[in-house]
Amino acid sequence: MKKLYAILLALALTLSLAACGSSSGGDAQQSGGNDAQQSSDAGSGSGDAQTPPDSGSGDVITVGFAQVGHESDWRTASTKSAQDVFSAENGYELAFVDCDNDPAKQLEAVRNFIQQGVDYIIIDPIVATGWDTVLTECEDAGIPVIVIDRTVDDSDKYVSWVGSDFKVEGLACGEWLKAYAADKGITEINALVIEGSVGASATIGRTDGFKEIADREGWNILASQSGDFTEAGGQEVMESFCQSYKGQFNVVICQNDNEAAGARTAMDTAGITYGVGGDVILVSFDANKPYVQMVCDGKINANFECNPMAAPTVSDIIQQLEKGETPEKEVYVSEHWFAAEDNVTSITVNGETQEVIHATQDVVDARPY
Ligand code: GYE
Repeated sequence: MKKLYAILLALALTLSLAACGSSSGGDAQQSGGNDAQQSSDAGSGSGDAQTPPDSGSGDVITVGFAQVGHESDWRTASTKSAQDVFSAENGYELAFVDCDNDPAKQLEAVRNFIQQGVDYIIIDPIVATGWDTVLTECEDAGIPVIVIDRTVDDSDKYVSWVGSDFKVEGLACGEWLKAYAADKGITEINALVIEGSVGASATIGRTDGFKEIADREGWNILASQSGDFTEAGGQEVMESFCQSYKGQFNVVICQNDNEAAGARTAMDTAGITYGVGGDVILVSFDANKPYVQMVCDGKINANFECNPMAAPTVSDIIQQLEKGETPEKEVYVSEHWFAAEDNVTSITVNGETQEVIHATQDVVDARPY
């Protein structure tokens, strides 16, 4: 029905007729408690995703995915997860667009999906704002939207969001640093922060979370600058930090793994030691396998996971919608925290205590991505 509606709509647009009408996806978009804090172990890559979706009529389900870009290892894992789950074998046809970190290109991709009359649209929003108009267009076209990973902060016109609590990640990083420094007898923290892409909710949450602890503890954040979530960006920012602050900092916080790799190169070149036994405590986010290996090897002191495997949960949501059910409005993926040493075994964030995993080789080998 949805498909028929979309085809008719596309035809109407082509003929330049006025196109408006009821939204078949409207029900799901209206419902779902905002307070739903359902937790889902999307990282387990559970068998659910392999189950072909029940599309009722046996039709292939078409899904348009407007992906952020290809800036990081995390992004590669996210794309692969979507391509694995939304496969022909699983009853899907995936229209995938790499938006190359360009918000205008992403809006255009979503509008093209509307024109194509896909059954569902998945968006990983490059930036958190500027969404209400295009999401209204999706709603008017009767196409349910599922947001993954980064958040849309200026509109609620989507069925569900699946992702991480980035502020919690930033808070966890701060609480770990506090406990680690206390154990090591480090009394003064002078931190440099390499932020992610400007305007991304992942950047905003991680920055705010860490800053909240830094302010509470009276730490000094010497500088905080975007490295755009890339290795080249991280290296460039760290090179300038090394020139401006050499000898003045003892902590570098990189908001993703690729930036941490770039920061390592810059510090190596500048002759600055980091990691276990080094002069600088190096912290990262994402915890992709090669970078948990760096934790295991003592090159990164701690790494706070951001789980890229949202697609299995999105497939479950689509299956619920196909059956006329109402999915949760917000689904948080589960995440783990890794450290190179075993001196901090757990930390408490927002009243919840979670283990800090000592990154042994066995832990690295068991990483799913
Ligand atoms: O941390 C980074 C990627 O949006 C959470 O984007 C994601 C971030 C991730 O480029 O590596």
